[in-house]
Amino acid sequence: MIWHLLCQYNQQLLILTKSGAKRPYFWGIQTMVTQRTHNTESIYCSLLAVFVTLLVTLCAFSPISSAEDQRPNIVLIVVDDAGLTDFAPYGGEARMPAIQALADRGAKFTRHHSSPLCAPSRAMLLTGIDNHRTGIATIPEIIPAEHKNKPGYSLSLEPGVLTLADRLKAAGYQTYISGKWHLGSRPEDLPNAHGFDRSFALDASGADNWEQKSYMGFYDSAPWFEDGKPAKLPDDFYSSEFIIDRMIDYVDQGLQSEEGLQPVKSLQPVKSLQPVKSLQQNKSLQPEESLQPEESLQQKKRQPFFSYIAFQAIHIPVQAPREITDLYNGVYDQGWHALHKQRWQRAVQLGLIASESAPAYMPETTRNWESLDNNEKQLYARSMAVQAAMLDAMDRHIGRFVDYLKQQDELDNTLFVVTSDNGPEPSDPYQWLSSRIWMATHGYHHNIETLGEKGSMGFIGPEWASATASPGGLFKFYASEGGIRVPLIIAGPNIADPSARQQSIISAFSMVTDIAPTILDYLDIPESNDNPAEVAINGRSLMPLLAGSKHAIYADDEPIGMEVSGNSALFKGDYKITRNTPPQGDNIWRLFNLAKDPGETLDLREKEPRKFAELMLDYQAYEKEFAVLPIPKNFDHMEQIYANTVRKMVASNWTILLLASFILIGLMAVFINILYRKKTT
Ligand SMILES: [Ca+2]
Repeated sequence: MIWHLLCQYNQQLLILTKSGAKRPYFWGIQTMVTQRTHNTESIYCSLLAVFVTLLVTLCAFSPISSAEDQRPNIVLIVVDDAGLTDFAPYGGEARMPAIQALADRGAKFTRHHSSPLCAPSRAMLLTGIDNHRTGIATIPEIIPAEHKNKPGYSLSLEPGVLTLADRLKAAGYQTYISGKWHLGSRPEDLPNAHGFDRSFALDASGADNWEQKSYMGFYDSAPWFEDGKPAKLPDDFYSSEFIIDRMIDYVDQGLQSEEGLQPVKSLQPVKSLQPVKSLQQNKSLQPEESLQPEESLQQKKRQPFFSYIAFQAIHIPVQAPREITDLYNGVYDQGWHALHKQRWQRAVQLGLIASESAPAYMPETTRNWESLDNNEKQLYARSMAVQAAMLDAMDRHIGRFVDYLKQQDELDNTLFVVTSDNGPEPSDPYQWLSSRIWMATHGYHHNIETLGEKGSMGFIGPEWASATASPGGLFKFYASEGGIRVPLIIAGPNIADPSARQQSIISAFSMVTDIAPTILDYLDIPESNDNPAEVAINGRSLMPLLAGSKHAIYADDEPIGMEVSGNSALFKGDYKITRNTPPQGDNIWRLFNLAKDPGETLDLREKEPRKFAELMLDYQAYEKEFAVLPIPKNFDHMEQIYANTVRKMVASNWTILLLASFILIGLMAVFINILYRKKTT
């Protein structure tokens, strides 16, 4: 019987082996077996050989070999709208011990750049591909009609664009997202259609942090989804807390499913701590795919995970628990001019910029802090305190996730990448009457007594945004350094050796598109699977910088372009050309030397016309290569947000508007009729 089964199995090997009859996988054994000698010794030898064959074959066919089982987990954390110096390791005031600990044992990048807006940055972060080739060239809120549905501007991840989750899942990773997605809400756009095994995702530029509620007229609601289906938030929701809770749930269930069937790690002690018992094992959260019997043995092994954590912090509405906000009382009482200078000084002290460089300009519209009355000063200082508290609260929950991984013996085998999608948010929702009306009718208020709490529309406004963007100029929406120069911390096994180098500071230029190829390179996963339909990664691995084998990834004579809705930049060595659109920009290109002038205060166009012309030609080549569409004349993103919001509100409420129009016309007809009768009588 055993003999029969073994022969059968060996026959199956031939079927399974791609080379089939021409070159059987174990043709020598097959020959030995099929000869069926009656010599007992030969039979034992054959049995032994077949047994060895079975073992070898199981290993060969296993998608996750024992060596691969030891691959590290990947935790990619993106903070929303945090500028370079908002992170404590970069000079920020908020208490961030968890992120500080990662920076202390890892690598801190000081010249890392993203795009000026959420969704394009996230598309590039997750794919390693320029935003114009992902389909997410810009965001739905500001796209002009001329760009809608053009290639690269579909605002969905287009065919052939693979996410890190797609790639890591194919390589045997479990893949999870918890937090803001903002890359489309049609079924084919959601994270579960882009490689994520488990997903708890918000498809909007933002939402309330305390309840399931929109934060602006562009959105009817806060569209949260779990595994592709609309999700309802719990009553005790706070965004940073729940985003981490959900991620712990997912990771925990992934780890739980492996328990007891295979040793988790052969090289590590047996776990003494069980997964957190308090986490609910909701049936609806069980993995959807039922494993095939043949795969189950292999799948039960330790499976590393990819965890994408996309916080709402510190996007509008800026909200945080009151008791944490109170810790920052008095910190911002000196006002935005003082903070602007302090952040610049800290940037010098920390080596982020050259000491002889000049601070960036604050916008001309910046009010003199001393001209404000005491009530205004208190309100604005409290607004910044809430923002610091939002970062502080987020870091506490990151710390909770780190502690959880430590409990699971997974911390030492986890790579962390922590970054932000763009610079500080300058919007003041109380600037426009229409926005004020929307907030009043949607239960939002803005008063110092409850700032940051449920129902509060917290924000820092343009003055604090330009202060926190220091040492860069301007802020989110713009291609100036304040809008796109963001923190990047990478920590994990073999990234930096604290005993040898302590905290590793990497001052080489890097782009958001470099993160995905870095993670793939770190895991030794090829960037391409030779599929001609696949859109190629154009970012570059930063591993040579992390390994210390190179001091730069981009040569000094190599141009790197970036564009989102007309806000554009091109970097080349120490130089950069920048163009910003209204309202803060004027559509004029300028040339800067970032090594000497990181605040972009001195336009070198006239002084160095050849360099300016050279970079302009490089930018034209970038536009052509990545099919960047020209921005319409007189484009102003604030006006575009308003126009797109009105269009969307009309489109989603047309039946109500039609009914209201009929009623109005009817009332007018009655009124005219009454007037006519009065006149004739
Ligand atoms: Ca953002």
